[in-house]
Parts: sequence; structure tokens; C-alpha cells
Amino acid sequence: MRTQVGIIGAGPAGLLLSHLLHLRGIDSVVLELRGREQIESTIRAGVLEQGTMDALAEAGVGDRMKTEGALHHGFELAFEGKRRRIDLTGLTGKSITVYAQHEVLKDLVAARVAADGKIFFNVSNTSIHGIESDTPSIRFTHEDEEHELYCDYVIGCDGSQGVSRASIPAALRRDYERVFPFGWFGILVEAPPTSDELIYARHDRGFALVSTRSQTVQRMYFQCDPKDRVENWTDDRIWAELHARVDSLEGHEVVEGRIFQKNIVGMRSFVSTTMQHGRLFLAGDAAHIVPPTGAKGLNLAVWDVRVLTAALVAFYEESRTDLLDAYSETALRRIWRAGQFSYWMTRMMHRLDDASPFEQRLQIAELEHVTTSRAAATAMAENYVGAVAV
Ligand code: RFL
Ligand code: PHB
Repeated sequence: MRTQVGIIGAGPAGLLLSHLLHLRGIDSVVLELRGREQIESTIRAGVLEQGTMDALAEAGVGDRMKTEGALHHGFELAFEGKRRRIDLTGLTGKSITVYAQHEVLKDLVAARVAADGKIFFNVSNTSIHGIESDTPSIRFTHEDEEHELYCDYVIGCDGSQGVSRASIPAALRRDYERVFPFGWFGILVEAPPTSDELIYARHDRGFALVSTRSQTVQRMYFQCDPKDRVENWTDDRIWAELHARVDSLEGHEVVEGRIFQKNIVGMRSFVSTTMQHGRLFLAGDAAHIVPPTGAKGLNLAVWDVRVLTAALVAFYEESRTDLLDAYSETALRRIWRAGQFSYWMTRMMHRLDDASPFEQRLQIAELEHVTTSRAAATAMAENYVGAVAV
């Protein structure tokens, strides 16, 4: 089997890359470990930056996002019983859209299928070969048969647990990591929205986030022990915790409903440098992870893909390799910016058991600052909407 670009992973990075390349006449094949139903139903991100919306619209997969997604012009920071608004649009001229990641995936898979794109679902034993030569390949098993896909370039979009990153020799790679001693307990709830905008709450009991999916389904999270178990949390205990952390002194309360999904995720910051070696390039979570507090993970994956698409188009249309050579350096500038913002927001909003009472009190001073100083609020808003110069 042969193609121009072999892509491992049908997450947002792999599927969007495949579709953007197709629109420029470049052929690709996507290999995915899981089944189509599984990727289309896994609950993950929800916040899309303007740049991500633009990229999806340019790829011709933005129609449902525009009609079903909700445009948000600000969010609220809750602390000390108060709620203060960050006016994203007023401060930056930009907004964000709340539209679930698995809906983005449904739109991308539908577009690939409609264009006769090649996606192999349920593959196993994926391995990468010959990246230091001009004829790399990917070996994999599909429906009990072994295959070898020959290509010009291999793109590893296989997320944090994939095989691609390890194909770059360890001696050439430097990994940077910070594992946080807390996680997020996430729920999906059948209820009307608690608020028109997202609420990020800092409380001595721990962080909480009120997000949304639609007028009838809400997404909420609260800080927990990453080793805790979902079974330890009855619905009553969850609501008591959310009320304690989010309800305000002005009488705003979290709206309860039927909880139909619960999960716990750990949190870490991670950056792998370099993101390329020979004919292998990494994009998205395969190369970097941010804690979800800044809502940056999916947006960074889309950013990598835009940079990589431009570089591959320059190679195929003009035989230029300068953009490919510069890929890692170009992508990492934005990754470190988003990594710093996500880390900062995580440290400001979560209960830090490793911090002194003095440092914990500084969190409130910082929240007062970003919610009263226009300059500080603008810096936060620019990072949140992704309007940062890198
Ligand atoms: P993905 O989505 O993990 O896709 C990788 C795909 O590769 C497949 N795979 C393999 N395929 C073939 N062979 C192998 N050996 C393979 N190994 C793995 C996997 O099955 C999978 O389908 O990576 P990608 O495309 O880089 O996309 C990254 C995003 O999914 C991720 O950054 C976001 O979900 C992070 N994130 C958020 N990002 C945002 O921008 N805004 C948010 O609001 C936001 N909220 C979140 C989040 C992540 C969360 N969790 C679960 C950590 C909220 C949460 C709770
Ligand atoms: C979500 O709705 O899943 C969500 C929103 C904001 C975040 C993280 C996740 O920062």
C-alpha cells in the first residue's frame, strides 16, 4: 500500500490534517486504534478558539459547529463568594465557541468518508520504520491481516499514549514534564444551564468548573484526588461539593439534574522537544499535554496541524523543505505560550496542598488583580481566546 502522507491516529489532529491535505490535492491514509463509534462518543474537550473555528470552517466542516455550538463572549471567575466576569470580546475582539470535541470528530469523519478518504479503524500493532530514509513506512494489523503502508512522510497524531513519540531516538529528544497532585472529576448532567457563561471557581475545598454542552446537557468538573474512584462519589455528595465551591454570596446556585456520566482524569503538563526526526513529525497530544484548565489541548493540536499542512503543501507544490525543517521550532513557540498559560491558570485556581498559607492567599490577590486591572484581564483574555503573538 502506498500514499503520500501516512497519519497515525484519528483524533482531531489526524483527521483535520488528512482533510486539509485532501483539499490541497495531497493523498493520505489514517490508521486508528479504536472503532469509529468509540472515537465519536468519547467525551473530552469543549472550548474552541476563534483560530480553531476558522480552521474547521476553512476545511468545510464548520456548518454544524456554527449552528449547534454556542458562541461565548466571556467567562466568570468565582472566588471568595464573588463572581467576576472576564469580557473576552470587549478585551480582545474575539470569542470562543463551546462545541464538544466528539461532535468535531463526527463532522471530520463524515467529511473524510464523503471525500472517499482512507481511514482504517481498529488497527493494532502499529510500528514505524525507515524514518531516516526517503521511504518510511508504517506496519499495522487490520482484520487479522498484516499491512505495510509506504509513504513520503509519517505524521504521529496518536495522542499521549501512542507509539510515534518513542520512534524519535531518546538521545535526540528532551521531555519536560510536571505532574499535578490533583485531577478533575467530570460529570455530564441533564439540566438547564447554571449560567450563560463558563464559571471557573477557586475555593478552599478545591477548584470547580461549570461548563455546558447545550440547553439541556451540562458539563461540570471539580478538583479531586487523581487516585479517587468514581464509585466513591454518590450524586448527593457531588452536588454538595459543587454547591459548596460554586454557589455565590449573591445567591447564584448550581442547577442540579440527572447525572449520566462520571469520570476522573489526571492532570499534567508535558512538552516533548523535538517534534520531528527525519521523515517523522508529531502533532497534538502526541507531542505535548496541557492541564485542561486553560482549554488549550484541542486548540494546540489544530494549530500544529495548520503549521504542518502549510509545510507539506510547500513541499508538494514547490519542492520546498524549509517549512518542514522549521516545523518543530515554529510549533513549539505557541506550545510553550499555551503551556505557560495553562500552568499559570491551574496554579491560580486549584487548591495547592503543597503550597504554604501565604502562597494560597496569593491566589486570591492574583484573582483580584486579573478581575480589576484591565491590563491583567486583557492578558488573560488574549491567552484564553488564543490571540497571542508567538
Ligand atoms: P487524541 O484526541 O488523543 O487522538 C489520538 C488518537 O490516536 C489513536 N491512537 C492510535 N492509533 C493507531 N495506532 C496507535 N498505536 C495509536 N495510539 C493511539 C487514539 O485512539 C486516538 O483516537 O489526540 P489529538 O488528535 O492530538 O487531540 C488532542 C485533544 O484530544 C486533547 O488535547 C483535548 O481533548 C484536551 N482537552 C481540551 N482541549 C481544548 O482545547 N479545550 C478543552 O476544553 C479541553 N478540555 C481536554 C479537556 C482533555 C480532557 N481530558 C480527557 C484529558 C477536558 C478534558 C477532561
Ligand atoms: C469543557 O467544557 O469540557 C471544558 C471547558 C473549559 C475547560 C476545560 C473543559 O477549561
